[in-house]
Order: sequence, then structure tokens, then C-alpha cells
Amino acid sequence: MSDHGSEANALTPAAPGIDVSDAGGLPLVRARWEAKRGSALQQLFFALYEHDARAPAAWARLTAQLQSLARAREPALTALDQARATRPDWFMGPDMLGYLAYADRFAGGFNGVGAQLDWLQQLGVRYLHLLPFTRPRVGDNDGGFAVADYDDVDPRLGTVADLCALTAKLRAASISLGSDLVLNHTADDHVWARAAKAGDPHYRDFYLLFPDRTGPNQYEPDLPQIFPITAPGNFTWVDAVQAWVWTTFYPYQWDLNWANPHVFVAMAEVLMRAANRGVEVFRLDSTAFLWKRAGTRSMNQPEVHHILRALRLLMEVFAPGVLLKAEAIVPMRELPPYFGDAEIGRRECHLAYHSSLMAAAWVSLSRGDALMLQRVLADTPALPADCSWLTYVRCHDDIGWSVLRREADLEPAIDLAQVSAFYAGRHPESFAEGEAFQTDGAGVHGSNGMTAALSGVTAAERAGDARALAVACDRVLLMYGLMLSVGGLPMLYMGDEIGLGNDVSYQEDPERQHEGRWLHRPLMPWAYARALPEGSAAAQIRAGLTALIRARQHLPALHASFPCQLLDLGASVLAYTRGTDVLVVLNFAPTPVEIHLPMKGAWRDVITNRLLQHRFELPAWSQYWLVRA
Ligand code: OTU
Repeated sequence: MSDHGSEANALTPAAPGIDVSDAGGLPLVRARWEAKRGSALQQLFFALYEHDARAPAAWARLTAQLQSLARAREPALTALDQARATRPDWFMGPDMLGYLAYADRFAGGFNGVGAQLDWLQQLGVRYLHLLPFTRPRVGDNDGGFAVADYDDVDPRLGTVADLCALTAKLRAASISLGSDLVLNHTADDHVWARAAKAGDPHYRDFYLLFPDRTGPNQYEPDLPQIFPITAPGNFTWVDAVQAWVWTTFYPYQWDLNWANPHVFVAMAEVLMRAANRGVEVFRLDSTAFLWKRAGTRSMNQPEVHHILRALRLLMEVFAPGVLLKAEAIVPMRELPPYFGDAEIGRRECHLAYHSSLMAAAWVSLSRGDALMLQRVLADTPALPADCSWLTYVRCHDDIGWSVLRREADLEPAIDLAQVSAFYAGRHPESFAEGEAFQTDGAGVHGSNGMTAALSGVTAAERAGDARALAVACDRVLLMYGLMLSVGGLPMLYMGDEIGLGNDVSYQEDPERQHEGRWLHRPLMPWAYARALPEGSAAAQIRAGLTALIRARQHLPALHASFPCQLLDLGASVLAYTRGTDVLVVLNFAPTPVEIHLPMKGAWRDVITNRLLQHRFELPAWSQYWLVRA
């Protein structure tokens, strides 16, 4: 590695006469920098950009920005950084619960979210992830994932001042705000893209531009297709730049060139500025895609981990109270590297989405057995200290089935095409009302729909079948019971707490009808939600979910650091212990099962308080969370 140390070491001790009262978080940042993290970051940066002549200038800019942004960091945030440094597992306890929503769909905008805070507090929410609220591209924008300005907010949601007021309000309520950081691409109307279109060579190199098909033809055969129907291929010809632009997602989402050190620094600045606005958790969108390599799928490349390690070090210096969450929708076996290893300087993200677990749960629900879940959990490793899975039932995206291909091929094979057909309602025994995503129907790409619709709640409601409705509610609770007890930071998806169904209005809306994921992005019906009809499915789900969340809060063994140990109680049942105190049994079959626990003695289900011996019957689609009686 080359040594660029001397010219780049911008964080030297304060010059005499510096006004410490004006220094904000700078003295702390300087101390953390000097406690070796600065040199580790510097080494990583220059290893990554070893052969790039622009690296020293980019580094100088990074350290200068780090200082001025540290100076600007608010005392309240600096205090949070300090407090969390002494409690690095602060997000792992059984009291942590996430909630995911679009600010506009949930409550109109930032002020609206603030006004519904009591709803979140009643649920026990401690982490609120608001889907992209940065200023999006004009026109189609992939639900905000095509960002036109990372430093500005979507004017439909409010102003930057409103956002800061919301973060302060959330902080006072012990709710951490999470934000997406769309790292892989910008919108084609971002100022960098506009500069590239104007011919500025500095900004042309922010993107991956190819004058002819030679480059694209070299990469394309190995690349995955994210939206094979609505955005086939990974390159788009753009007249304004006279080039093929790398566009993994929609054609208006231009992939950034992370091999350019200026891109790293520009994104690092975005991260620090957002942290200074009070964002406490960053969901690193599409992390797997950041580095491209010919002859590979250009996912999960070693340099991706290098970049994540560098971003983690930067945050450990700048804002150690902040969490990084990997959104890498990749097979289970490729996920652990996103946590890095615990050795100083090699940490990556604090959290990662367990998308295999999420998809496996839906496979199990459709098949009436726990096989797929058992396979995924058997393979899920223990995590490094102070790291946790993000567990979830649904989110704003489709349920992607591809992450399960390896597990599906084990003996006996599990047919994912059947599962996909089941959720599209094209299966004789299906209770689900969903839609296939990005397939012609026969394929297995993904499935869309709200939890309640996929679990049979809406079908049973429509049929006026009270018995079917009751079991459908149990299915919803089974799915959430799993995610609340298995180990990790569980996240509720907006609307699931009241069993909200699909929103088919997108099919009539010319701006959204091409994008099936709008099926599960409904508006929160507040008048209804605040006065749920007694005895309704919504009220049952709300009460059942609340009981699970409360039970969880009182079980220390559900802290994310306690191991999850599988127990074999047959194919229908998923059973695991958490630590030595808690035993969870979940029946995925449509019929009751006889349970014979290998551990004798009396047990108590903490949800119903029912007392049980080591032999008992577990009703269809139900769960017990057992402790010693
Ligand atoms: C992420 O998604 C976001 O969650 C999507 O909403 C965005 O469309 C996308 O990035 C582009 O910003 O592959 O690992 O439904 O699961 O696109 C990143 C497909 C991703 C998503 C997939 C996903």
C-alpha cells in the first residue's frame, strides 16, 4: 500500500486559540480519530483507491468535511453517541421494535408522522424507518429510491426544518429514526447526473458510462435481472451523455462508480450530513451491488465489504451512536460477511435483513410445513458481538424467492413455482390474495401483497366466513410470532398491525400501474384504525400482536445475543430455544399436532398463561412461547 499519510493527515490537534465552545462534537471526534480509527480508515481508503491519482485530494476533502461536520454536530446527538458507546447492544434488547412506513402513506408527511406518535408508542415502537424521504426524481422514481438530492427532502412531505423537528420529537420519545441511504445509484436528474450530461468529466466519472456495447456485452451475460419485465437489461443508452449507462434497476437510476474515490467521499458526506439531522439508523440500500467485476454477477464483491468497513470506521469516529443496516437481498450464505468480523477495524454493519428467513416463512405458510424454515435456520450462523438480524414479515418490496434456491433444491425438493402460484391465488388450496411480481406467471421471481391478504384474512372477510377468518388471523400472528421471538430486531410493516389488505388502486393509476409493489403500499386509514370495530379481524390482530410484543418485552432471553437452537419436533412444527429459558413452538400445519417435548416437567405459555406438560396438542397455525412453570 502506498503511504499518503503526511499530506492527508488533516485531523491534527486543535490549533491554539480554537474556540472549544464552538467546536461541537469536534473534540470527541478528534479523540476517537486518534484512538487508531483514523489511521485504520486512512489505510482502508488508500488500499481501496491505491492506483488512483485522485485519492489524496479526495481524502483531504473527506477529513476537512469530517471536521466541519463534527463541529456542527448538535450536543443532543453527541450525548447520544457517548451514551451508546458504553452500551453497544442498545438496539438488541427485547424492548426494541421497528416500524416501517412511507411518511406520506402513513400520515401525509413529517408533521403528520409526529402527530401519530402515540400510535407508535402504544405499539412499543423504538425504531421508525421512514422509506426514502429525500428529494426524489421528478416523475417516476421507484417509490423514492431514485434520489435527486440527498440533502433535500421531498417537498410533498415537508421541509428540512420539519424533518429536524420530527427527529427531535422522536428522540424525545426514545424512537430512533431510520433512513434509506441509496448508495448504488442516483436519479438521472441528480445534480451529479446533470453535470455529467453537461459534459463535465469529473461527474461523468461518477457513473459507469460506455461509449459502445463492448463493455455492456462483456458484463451483461453474468448479471442478474432485478426487474426483468419492466426494466430488462442492466444498461441504458442515454443520448444526453452519448453512452450506455449502467442501470441495474430502472433506466432512470444510474449506478454510481464506487471505484472513483470522489464517489466514496461524496456519499460519506451525505451520510454525515444526514446523521447531523438526527438520522440514527441508515438502511444501506442495494449494498451488494456497489462494486462491478467482469465475469461475475457483480454482487457481493470483496470491495463492497471494503467500502462498508470504511463507512463503519467513519461512523465510529463521527457518530458512534448511529447504526448501519445492510440491505443485501442475497442467499443466506452470502450474508454473514456484511457484519464483518468483530476485530477492530473489520466491522461492517450492525444489522442485516434476514430476507431468507422472511421468504422461508411464507414458503412454510403456503405448504403447511416448517421444512424451509428449518433449513434456513439450521444454516443461520451465530453473529459477531453487537450485531443483530433485522427480522420482518413484509416490507415495501416483493417477497423475493430467489434467495431460497439452494435450500429449495435440497432433498426433498421444494417447488418455489408452486409457492409463487399459491400467493397469486392460482393454486386450488390457496387462501392467499396476492400477485406475482416481474414474472409472466409461470416464473418464481417474487410475490406482492399485504400480510393480511397473503394470509387469507381478506378472502375470509369477503366470504363472511368467521371460522376461516379466525384461522387467518392466527396465521398473521404466527408469522409475527416467529419474527418477534427468533432473534433479531423485529420490524412491523405499516398496516399489518390492523390486518390491512391490499391496495388495488394502483392498477387504475397511470403513474403506478406498471409497478406491482404498490399493491402493498396502502394509505393508513386513520379513522378506522383509531376505532377498530369490536370483534373485527383488525381488532383481533391488533390485540394479538400487542400481546406478543408485551410478552417479548418481559423475556430477557429474547435479547438478540441469545442463541437460537433448533429442536426437531417433526416437519409441521418449527421449534427453538432462546437461551436456556424460552422454548418457542410454532405449528405451520393446517391441522393440530401432538407435541412431545424432550424436556420433561411443567411449562407455561407466556402469551395465554396456559399451563402445559411436556405432551400437549398445538392447534393449527398456533404458537406457544414456553417458560418453565
Ligand atoms: C431495493 O431493493 C429497494 O428496497 C427497492 O425498493 C428499490 O426498488 C431498489 O433497491 C432500488 O433502489 O435488490 O438489494 O423488489 O427487493 O430491488 C437491493 C426488488 C434490491 C427489491 C430489490 C432490492
